Amino acid sequence: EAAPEFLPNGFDCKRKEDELGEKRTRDGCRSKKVKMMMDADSLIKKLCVWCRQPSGQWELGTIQSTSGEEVSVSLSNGNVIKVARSEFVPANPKIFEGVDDLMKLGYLNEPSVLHNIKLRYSQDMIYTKAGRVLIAVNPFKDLQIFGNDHVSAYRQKLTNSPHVFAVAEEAFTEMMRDEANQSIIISGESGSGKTETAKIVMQYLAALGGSNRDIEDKILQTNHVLEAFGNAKTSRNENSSRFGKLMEIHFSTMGKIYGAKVQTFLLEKSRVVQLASSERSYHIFYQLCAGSSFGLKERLNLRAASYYKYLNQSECLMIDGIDDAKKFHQLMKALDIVQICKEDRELIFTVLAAILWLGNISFKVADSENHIEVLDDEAVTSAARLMGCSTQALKAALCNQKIQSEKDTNAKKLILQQAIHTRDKIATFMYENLFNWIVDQVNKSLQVGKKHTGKSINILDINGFESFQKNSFEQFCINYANERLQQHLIRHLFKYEQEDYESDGIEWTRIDFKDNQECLNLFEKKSHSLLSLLDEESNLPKASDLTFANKLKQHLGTNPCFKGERGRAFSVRHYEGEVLYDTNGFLEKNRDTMASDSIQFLASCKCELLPLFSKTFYQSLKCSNSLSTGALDSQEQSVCQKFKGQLFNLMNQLECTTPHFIRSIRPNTKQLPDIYDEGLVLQQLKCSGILEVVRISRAGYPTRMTHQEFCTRYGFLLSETNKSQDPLSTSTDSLELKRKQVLQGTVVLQKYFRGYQARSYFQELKSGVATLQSFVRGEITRRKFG
Ligand code: AD9
Ligand code: MG
Repeated sequence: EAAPEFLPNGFDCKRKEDELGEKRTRDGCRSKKVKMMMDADSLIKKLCVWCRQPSGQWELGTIQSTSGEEVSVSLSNGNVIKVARSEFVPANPKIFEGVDDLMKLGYLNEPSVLHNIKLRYSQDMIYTKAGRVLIAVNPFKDLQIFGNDHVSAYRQKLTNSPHVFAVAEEAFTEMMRDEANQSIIISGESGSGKTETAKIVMQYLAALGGSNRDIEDKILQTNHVLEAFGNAKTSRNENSSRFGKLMEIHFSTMGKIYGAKVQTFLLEKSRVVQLASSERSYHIFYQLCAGSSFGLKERLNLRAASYYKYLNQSECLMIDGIDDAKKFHQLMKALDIVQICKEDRELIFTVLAAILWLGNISFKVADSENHIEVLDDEAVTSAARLMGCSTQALKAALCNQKIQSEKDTNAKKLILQQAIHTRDKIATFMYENLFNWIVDQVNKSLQVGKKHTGKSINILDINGFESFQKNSFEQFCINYANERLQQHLIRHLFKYEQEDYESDGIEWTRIDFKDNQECLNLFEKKSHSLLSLLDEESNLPKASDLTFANKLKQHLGTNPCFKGERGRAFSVRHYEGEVLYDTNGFLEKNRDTMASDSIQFLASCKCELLPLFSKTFYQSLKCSNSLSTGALDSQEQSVCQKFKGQLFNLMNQLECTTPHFIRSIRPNTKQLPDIYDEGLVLQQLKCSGILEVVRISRAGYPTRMTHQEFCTRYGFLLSETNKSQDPLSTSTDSLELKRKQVLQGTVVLQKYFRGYQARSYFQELKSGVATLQSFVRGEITRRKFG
């Protein structure tokens, strides 16, 4: 019976009939009572529904009566309200409360999903499956669910409740079974728990792939090192990753870890010299100031963090509950484990202290043309001593710029703004190169000799989507990377899956999903995109942030994902929401040129790492006398061009793996436990398309294989005679027979592979070899000729 008009979308009469418990009499006829119940009016009465409140919140209630387009609903707080038909959806009966997979929900709608996750969260069950995706809600407290006993339980398959360990276990099992590389892709906005989740994955893999404690320890300690140098307190997350990372863990053919490799992406280096209020620079600076030994402090002439301008400008030096000195001691142990020797550690700390002292160097005006000179004080002598150059050389590097003419070289004096710019460029250059150098050292210690023969599991944790009041080039790049990643998710969760069904001729009703392709095109189309226009403008010597903003408005004004704003600003409609960008500094940050003077100066320093950094720089062919022209040379790559290339390679690498998805959710903006902000969670669920993922998973098939894989895995079920008829080896059958087989194959395929029947399929797999033989035969034929 069709549902009466006024029933809410998705209301299922049959289900309601079953719920009412009176099903059918033994001879299959409806009992009188049920017949009565089937009267639509009685069905809708007593129906539990979620009503949308004017505030946008959903309230649970029971329908009391109906009249035309409206119904009266009695809410759980006792109030009775009138609600329009479009403003309520059916609620799930009690037996569906808190299901561990959203696919199991009877009614799949927004409030039911929200309620389910909220209920689980209130009982400290932070993980819920949504078809192929694991939803992880950040608990902001220690839940004691990551111990060795939990590892063993998942390893021995004693439990199948959703957990990061279950995802890691699945990836490992599939890697071993299919001999295919795997990836675990963790997405979510800043502060949602990606980095913690990535560490939990690594912990599990290290525990199960271990015969070699040495390498496991190194992998786990790598996180400490990277976080000290690449994480910082932001207004959204006290331990925010300011770089992206892909950790590859390599396993031997026997499933033992024998090495790992970490790739990092786009460190936010401007943080070294410039901080927003209430944010901090990289943890390492505070840790070094708080935790270094007396001897080290003496050697580096180190003061408290509050003494350094690069650190004290934001008036935020401490993080509640974090002991920087203790963290420093942990870091020293971690550096030891990843085999960064004592001498190298001393070099690292020397560079860090030099950066801090550089920031304290100040200038005074020296002549009527506003040219400046460096103030003679402790800052300049300390910085010069640590860098291994004379005070004179450092002063010259900061105050002068060499102008090369045909005959000779002259020094041009700089004004205040130029000198500060040069000083900050040198500091950020040193930090960025130090970070990359440390990553190189860590990688050397992780790649333990042997050649890569087995398979790998890749764990991706990039810095999450960000939207502050003021958003700059850094957020522009981070959010672009998140759009790229979202497209990867969409392809795997929506596009490929549906295209497969359609091309295989399987009956399928298309499920709509929010595609971010248009926004991605806005960023990266060959011409007239955000990135191409940014590069174009970066190549023009006279261009400014304002001309760039105007150019965007002129060329992109009609793009639905773009909005021109007043002055230098513009907005982008990202999949996570609209973000307002201020183009101030975009061109300069995108060009990211270093004056050749500065590079030559660093090459002449005695602190060993500095000449090494300038050598690396020369090798990357990025030297230009940019201070004079302000534009990029033709052979130079802009930051966004390089980043786009890196992302492209990353996505190619991920495409060659079997993906596993984890979506982390930030339940509140306060970073506190036990607070569940429904609006905030809903917005994240909507952006990630979780509801659509569940719909597709529910309607779709859990297992998909290529024809070749299928034959290899199940071909043994065919008898020898049948085998010779395997269409892979012979194709003499008549077309008519093949067609029959195709039909038969499709039917069996649908029967066995349909959605949530996977478990019963596997049970039958064990017992019903005969049925399976026909299934295999049908399937092989169908794939070959269908
Ligand atoms: V960002 O994009 O790097 O700014 P993430 O990586 O998504 O962000 P992160 O993993 O750093 O977030 O988590 C933020 C904080 O949430 C952590 O510092 C922890 O205090 C807290 N957290 C996250 N996951 C867990 C967990 N499983 N158990 C306990 C957690 N606390
Ligand atoms: Mg992070």
